[in-house]
Formats: sequence, C-alpha cells, structure tokens
Amino acid sequence: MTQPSPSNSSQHHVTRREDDALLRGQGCFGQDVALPGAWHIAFVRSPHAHAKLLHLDTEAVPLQGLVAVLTAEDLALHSMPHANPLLPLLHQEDFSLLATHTLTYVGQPVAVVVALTRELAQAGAAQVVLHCQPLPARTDHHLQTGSDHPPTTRTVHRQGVLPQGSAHVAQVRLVSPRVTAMAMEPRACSAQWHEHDDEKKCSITIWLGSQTPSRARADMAQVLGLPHSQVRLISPDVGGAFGAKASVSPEDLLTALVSQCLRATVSWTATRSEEFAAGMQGRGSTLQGRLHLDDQGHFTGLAAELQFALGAWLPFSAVVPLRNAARILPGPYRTMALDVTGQATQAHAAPVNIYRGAGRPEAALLMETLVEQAARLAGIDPVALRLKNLIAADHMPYATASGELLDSGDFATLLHLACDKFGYDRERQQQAERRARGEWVGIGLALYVEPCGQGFESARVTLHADGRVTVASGAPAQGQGHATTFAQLAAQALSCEASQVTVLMGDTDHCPNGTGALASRSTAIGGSAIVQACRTALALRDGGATYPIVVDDTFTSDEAWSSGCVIARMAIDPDTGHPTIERLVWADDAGHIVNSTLAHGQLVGGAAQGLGQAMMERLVYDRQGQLITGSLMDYAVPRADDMPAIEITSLHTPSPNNLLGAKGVGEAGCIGVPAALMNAARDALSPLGECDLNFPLTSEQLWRAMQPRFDKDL
Ligand code: SMO
Repeated sequence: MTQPSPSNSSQHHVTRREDDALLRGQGCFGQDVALPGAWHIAFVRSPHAHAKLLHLDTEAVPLQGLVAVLTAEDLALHSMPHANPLLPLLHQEDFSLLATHTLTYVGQPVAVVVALTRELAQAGAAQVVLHCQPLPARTDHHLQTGSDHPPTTRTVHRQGVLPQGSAHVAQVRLVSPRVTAMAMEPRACSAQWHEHDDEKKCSITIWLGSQTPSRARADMAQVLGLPHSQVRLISPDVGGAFGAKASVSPEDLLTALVSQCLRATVSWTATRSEEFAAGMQGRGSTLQGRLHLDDQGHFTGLAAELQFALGAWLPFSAVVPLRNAARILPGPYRTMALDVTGQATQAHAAPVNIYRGAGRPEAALLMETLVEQAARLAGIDPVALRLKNLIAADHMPYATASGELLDSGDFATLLHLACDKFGYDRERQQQAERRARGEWVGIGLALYVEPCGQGFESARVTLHADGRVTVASGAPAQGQGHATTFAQLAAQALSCEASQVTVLMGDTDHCPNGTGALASRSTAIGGSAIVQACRTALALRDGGATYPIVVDDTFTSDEAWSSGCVIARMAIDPDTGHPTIERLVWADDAGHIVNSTLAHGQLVGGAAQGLGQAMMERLVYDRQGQLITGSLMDYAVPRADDMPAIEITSLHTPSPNNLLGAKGVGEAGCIGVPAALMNAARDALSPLGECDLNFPLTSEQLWRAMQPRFDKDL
C-alpha cells in the first residue's frame, strides 16, 4: 500500500511559543499534529504479567485499511536505551522494544498494527491472538514483606553511630502505593520520514511530547541508526508531563522505527487505558524509620530503610526517586547519626519513573511523620520540637550528614510564617475544644527541602536589527508557562518589552542542545542561561557587533534548595470516616520569584497532585500482576471540589547558585502537602494511640482505624 506523499510545506511549526495561545485554545498538542496521509499505529499488548510467548496469530486481523502487522523480528530487535546509572545498577538486562519470547508486564507492547485510521489500527490490534504459557508473576509484594528477589539498585548513607538507650525513639512504617501521572494529554508520537535518493541523507522528523527533547533525539537517533543531524525532534505543546514524559518509552521509539521501516508518516496516540497499564508510573514504596531523641528533645539519630518499586524495565530516570529520598534525609534538621539504606526492586509491572517530586515526597513523608510521632512521645509541641532541631539560617550553606550541600534557606522563619498565618496557638485551643465536644480533628505540619536540579541548561539569544529578540532555550515546557517567564527574563536583561521577544522551545532544529524541563530546574538554570546570554549580547552590541547578534551560552549550576512548611487541619467524620481538609496553610521559599502568577499556579497545581496521592489515588495490581485499577472508574483523581482553599505565604531566600537567586516551585506541592495531610490525620486519631495510617487516606481506612474492636485485617 502506498502512502499519499506528505508535502514538505505541511510541517507544523510549533516551535515558537506563546502561552496565551494555549489559553485561547490555539495550542498544538500531540493529536493536533495532523500530518497529511499519516498512517496510524496501535499496539498489541501483553495480557499477562509474566508468560512465555508461544505464538502470535494474525489470521483474524481484518484486511480493511490494514497496512502492516509488525513484530520484533520485522523491526530488527532493538532494545531500550539504558537507565541513568546515578546509583549503581546491579543488573540491567536489555529490554526489547517489542516482546520476543517472554512477556513481562500487562500492557507490554508485543506487535504493532499499522492502518489507515486510528480506529482501524485499534480494531486490528484487538484481533491479534497471543498464545501464551503463563508464568508466576513477581509483583511489588516484596515492598511489604521483605525482598525475595535481588534489588536492581541500592544506596547507603551512614554517618556516626546510632545512640543506645535513647530517651525516646519514634518508629514508623509507611506504605505508599504506585500512582499514575494522569496528564490530561495521553502520550502521543508522530514521525515523518524524509526519503532521499542518497540513502545516507534520509532523515526523520519526530513530534513527541517530551521534557527532554535533546536526549529524546539522541535516543531516537541511536535506535534508528541515524546521526543526530538527521533526526529532528519537536516537542509540541504538552498537556502535562510530571516526570512521566521525561524519558522515552518503547512506544515512542517504535513509532519512529515504524516510520523508518515503512518509509512513511505514522502517528500514535495512547488511549487512557494504555496510559494506566503501560505508561510510566510513580511512587510505590515502603518507608521504615526510627528517630532517636535525647531527654532534651534533640534528634540524635535516624535509621531508615527504604524500599522502592521498579517495573519490568527501567526508564532513564528510574533510580532517581530512591536516590533522592535517601540523600535528602534528614531534611531540614541538624546533623544526627544516620543509617539510611535503600533499595529498588523490579516487578512484572509497568515501568516506574520520576513523578512530580521524585523521592522528595518520600523523604518528607518519612521524616515529618517521625517528627510528629516523636513530639507525641516526648510530650513536646511539634512546633517547639522542630524549632529545637532545625538547621539555623546562619549555618547556611550547610553540609548534611548524607553528603549534600544545602545552599540556602531559613527553616525556622518558614515555620514561624506558617504558624502565624495559621494562627497556631488559637487553632490548637479550638482543636482541644472540639475534641472535648467529641469531634475528631487534627493539625498536621510538615517541613520540606527540595533540591532543584544541577548541571547545565542552554540558551541562544539573537538580537535582530529591528529590535526584535529571539530566545531559544534547551528547556521545553509542558504547561508551566516558560514562554512567558523566559520572555520576561530576556526583556528585563535587555531593557526591552517582553512583546519584542519570541521564545523558541522544544525543537532540536531551532534550539540549542539542552538538559530539559525536570527537577524544578528550568527557571533557575534555564533562566540563568538566558540572562547570561542576554548580558553577553549587550556587551557585543555595545562593542559594535553587526546584526543579527547571536549568542549561544550555557549555564551550569549546583543545586538550589527550595524549602517550605505546610500546616493542615483535617476533620474526620466519626460515623463515616470521611476526611475534610478544613485548612491548608503553606509557607514556601522558592528564592527569587520571576513571575508570581505562574509560580502560584505551579504551587497550587502541585498541591492538587499531592492531595491526590494523599487522599485518593492508588494503582492496585493483584497477585497475578493484573492491574485492577485500569480506568477512571477505578482510580480516583482529585476534582475541583476536592480542593480546599490554599492559603499561601512566601519567603524569598535567594539561592547563591544561579544568576536569579531562583529556586524551583513545580514539585513543592507534591512534597509538603501529602506529609502535612498524613500528620493531620494521625493527629486527629491520636487520642486512640499511634495509628498506622497510609496513603491514600480513604474514609474506609480512617473509619476502620476508629473502630477499636473491629478486626482491621478483615
Ligand atoms: S519528577 Mo520531575 O519531571 O523531576
């Protein structure tokens, strides 16, 4: 079947970014990249978590509109790029883009059906029959029972000796389920093959919603066997990423491979069901900790054991959550003896990758739950206990026991700010009065620190003779509004109007090689690269350089550490266990803020996502490795009416590590809010003694905890 030839003029230029165009409904998201004559892809996916693949039967696939059914052999057995070895990878097997002899998770791509329309491709894929011999599946069960399988990676932070005979030892064990990133826009990839008489000059343009276009291009080029210069990767407008679009997936690479193999234009958009089963998941951990206190309430030692879930294959950033959680402990508190061990173990389940916060939420959850339990044990108010143990602002920069360097921050002031806004003393008094009336109401605090990325980001600034300015960044955007922030930064640096600045992002043909938008690093590091390039451009202009003046620059930085304090008040209905978040007060320190409207939006959005994990989200696999929460009928995400009013106040302790003094805001809500909600729920039920509550804090769980004679295992 021949494909109508796509004309070159049809290429979508979505490189230039204006945030208000998105608000006007004029964005160009993955599915809007309508390439003329594109064929559509659907994946045949594994129905088993673990099985031997005996035979793949395509007899029943209807021929109407069918272009091809392709298997691993047809596409020449390519493997996923290897994961970033930020922690030692004890074993990492090659993972075939399409399954060959063994199936290793429900939803794993096994074959590709190419057809004239998406519907025909999906109908065809549904008719491919897989003959399999099921094998026992290894689920995340090890997270709760101790590992029966060797971990894929480990980490250890030890300093000093844990004290013997402490006055108090708080001890918690927290189990957090996997969650899905639930971007409004499912993954999508389109690829257009450009044929050339000279085989060596064929090239490809790929549209992929990506946080890391430069690395995605490198990954694509490697699998396609093409030089980088013959692969153009365009990340169009992206309807949410949250880490789940930071690393390429088998489906992305397969879309490009099919385009190359058929020398055709092809397009794939995931269904919501595919995102649940085979998209990149987040969290999934069991966190155990012991916090030692002396008789004055000083923290003297922290022991922690962290178990993290991994899927059947490792996305590029798969080890980051474990690495972050382990290195961030003990958070904003002064050095104490430390014995932190962590491991991450693979299962026959969907891949786990970074997800908004990426290990930072786990560190805050474990530490802050321990701190509040310690306060109850020692009979010290949790605010007073924290004030005794926080790192003082005049001790910054502060080298932590786990080997990190906190660049800046003022944790005691954050705590005071939040308490003032909350009216802490009055709130405690009202809590006591309500308790006396038989109400169940809790106040929970959480402090957090948030490392915001290191390494380089790039910028290319062009001054045109007519006064216009073009800013091209190596960092793309997925809804953060970077086009506005970057234009604002350039305008300030160049003393011009933001309306004169055109921002280019996410197109490897028009933007410099960059790191990408992750780890809340874009404003601090990407923004600094823009400012630095602008300053150089001004110097060149003043030195008499001729237009257009083009400056390529990179900015490299150590981590800036954001921090904050969240206080939540939660009431729990004694009859139903229904939790109501009555107040949420938050003091955030993201250093210098460039655009307060956008920063506020990031904080609120992060809080909503954090609230989702704390209160309702949970992916569940059964013992056979079947996903039993595979749709929005079974998986709850927060809606507008689940959100309390959020009262935000700010502190601006500048980071010394970048030109702006900026720090990150995008992930903070997922870090501080869940820990505060956990502490509010535990405080509410504390008249019953210590309750082993876990996320999500459902009515059912809270109700069961309130039934003293109820068999909790029923
Ligand atoms: S989870 Mo973020 O994209 O570092």
